[in-house]
Amino acid sequence: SIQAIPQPTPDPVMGNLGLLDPNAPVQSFMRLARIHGPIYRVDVPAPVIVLSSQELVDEVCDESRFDKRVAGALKNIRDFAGDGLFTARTEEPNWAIAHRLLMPAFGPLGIRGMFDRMLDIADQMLLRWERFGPGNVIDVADDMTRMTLDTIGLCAFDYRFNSFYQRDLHPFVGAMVDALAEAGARTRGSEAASTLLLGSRRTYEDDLALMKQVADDVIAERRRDPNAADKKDLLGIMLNGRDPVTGEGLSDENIRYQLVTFLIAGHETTSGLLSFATYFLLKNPQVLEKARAEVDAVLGTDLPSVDDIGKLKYVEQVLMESLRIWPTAPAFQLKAYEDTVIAGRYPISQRDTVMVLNPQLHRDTTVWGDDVESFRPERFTHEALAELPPNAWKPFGNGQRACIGRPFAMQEAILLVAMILQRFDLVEDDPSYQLVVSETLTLKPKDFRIRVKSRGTTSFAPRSALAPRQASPEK
Ligand code: FDE
Repeated sequence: SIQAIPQPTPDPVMGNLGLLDPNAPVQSFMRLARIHGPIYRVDVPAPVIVLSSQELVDEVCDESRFDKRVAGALKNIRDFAGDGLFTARTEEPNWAIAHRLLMPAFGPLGIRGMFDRMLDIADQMLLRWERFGPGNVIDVADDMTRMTLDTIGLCAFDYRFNSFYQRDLHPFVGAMVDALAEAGARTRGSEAASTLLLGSRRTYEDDLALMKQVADDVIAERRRDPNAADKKDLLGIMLNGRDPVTGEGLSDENIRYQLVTFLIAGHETTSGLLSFATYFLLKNPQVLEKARAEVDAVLGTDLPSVDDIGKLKYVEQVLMESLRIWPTAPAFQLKAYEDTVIAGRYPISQRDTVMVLNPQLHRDTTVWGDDVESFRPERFTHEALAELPPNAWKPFGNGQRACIGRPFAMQEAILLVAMILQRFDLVEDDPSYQLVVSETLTLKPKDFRIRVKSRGTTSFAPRSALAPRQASPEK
C-alpha cells in the first residue's frame, strides 16, 4: 500500500528551508535523517527526497529506472562548468562523446603513466615539510589543496600551478571556492549571500571570468608548445581526439568546460579526502602504526614506484574508511525515468529530485554495525568487502555517471599517505582539537593543523639516480 513520504511540517512561506544551516546544509540533512528516518522529503525550497539506507539506495542505483539529475547546486555550477562531464545531462551529446574520449586516459594504463608526475608534486610538498622542520605548523587542508591542484594540473594538462612556490593559493582556488559556495547559496534563494559573507572581495562574475581565463591560458600554452602533437595527456586527447562512435571532436568551448571541471573535481574532493585521512590517522594511533608497518615493509627507504601502489592494501583501506565516515563529495542526485514506487510503498514522480546522502548511508547500522562512528579500516579488507551488500558505500557516485577520476584520486592519495608515513612522525598542533566539518559543497576538516618531524631513517636516492626506473610509458 502507498504511504506518504515523511516530511517535517513546512512553513507556508519558507517551506523547510529554515531547517538547513546555510553554512552546513549536509550536516543539517544528516540531522534530519536521524529524526525522520532513511527517507524524508523537504522543500528547500525545491522539493528533495533524501535517502540514507542501503536498502533504499540500492533500489535507486538501478540504472534502468533512475539516472543522474542535474539540479540544484549542480545546475548552477553549469554557469562555469557548462556541459563538462560533471554537470552535463546524460542525454546531452557532449556527455557521451567526452565520456568515451576521456575514459581511457583515466583507466589503469592512463593513470600508471601519470605516476611520476604525482610523485614529483608529492615530493615538493614533503620536501617543504622537511625543510621547515618540526616547529612549523601545517594547515592540513591548505597544503593538501595545493598538492591536489598541482597534481591534476600537471597530470592532466602538463601545466604547473607551482603552488608550493607561492605564498598564497593560486587565484583559481579562491575563485572556485567562492563560485561553488555561490552556486550552493543560490539554490536556497539567497543570491550573493556567500559573496557578502566573504566580504565581497569579488563578484560571482569576476570569479567566472577568472576561471575561464585560467582555462584559456592552459589551452593557449599548449597551442604554443612545439611538442604539442606528441602529448597524449588529457588536454592532448581533448584537443586532437575523435570520438570512435560519432567521429566528432570536442569544441573549444567544451574543452574549456572540461578543463574547469577537472580542476574542480580533481582537487577539492581529493584534498578533503587526504585531510580527513590525516585527521583519522592522528586520532587513531593504532591504525597509524599498522599503516606505517605496511609502508615500511613495502617501501623501506626507497622512493615509491608505481608497482608499490597496489601493495599498500591497508593504506587503501584507511582511505576507504575515511570516505565512509566523511565522503568528501557528500551527495548525488537522481531522477526516475517514469513515475514509480520505491520500497513497495513510497511514490516517486519523474519530477522529483532524489538525493542520496552519503555520510548517512555510510552510517546505516544494519550494514556497518553499531560502531559506525569508529574508524576501522578493517571494514574494507578483501573478505569484508565480499560480504558487503551492494550500494552500501557510494563515495564515487553510481553507474555510468560515477566518478571517472576514482583510480586517479586513489593512486594519488595512496602515494601521498604512504610517503607521509614513510618520512614523518606526526603530531597534532592542538591535541584538544575537536573535528569541525566545513562545507563548500565538498567537505573538509576545518582548521586542522599538525606538525611533522622527520623520522630521519629514510635516505632517498638522489633524483638523477632515479631516472632509469622512472621511464614513463608515454611522453
Ligand atoms: C563524478 C563524481 C561523482 C558523481 C557525482 C554525481 O553523480 O553527481 C562523485 C560522487 C565523485 N566524483 C566523487 C569523487 C571523490 C573523489 C576523491 C573524486 N571524485 C576525485 C576525482 C578526481 C577527478 C579528476 C574526478 N573526481 C573527476 C570526476 C568527473 C569528471 C566526474 C563526472 C563523471 C561523469 O561522467 O558524470 C566525477 N568525478 Fe570525482
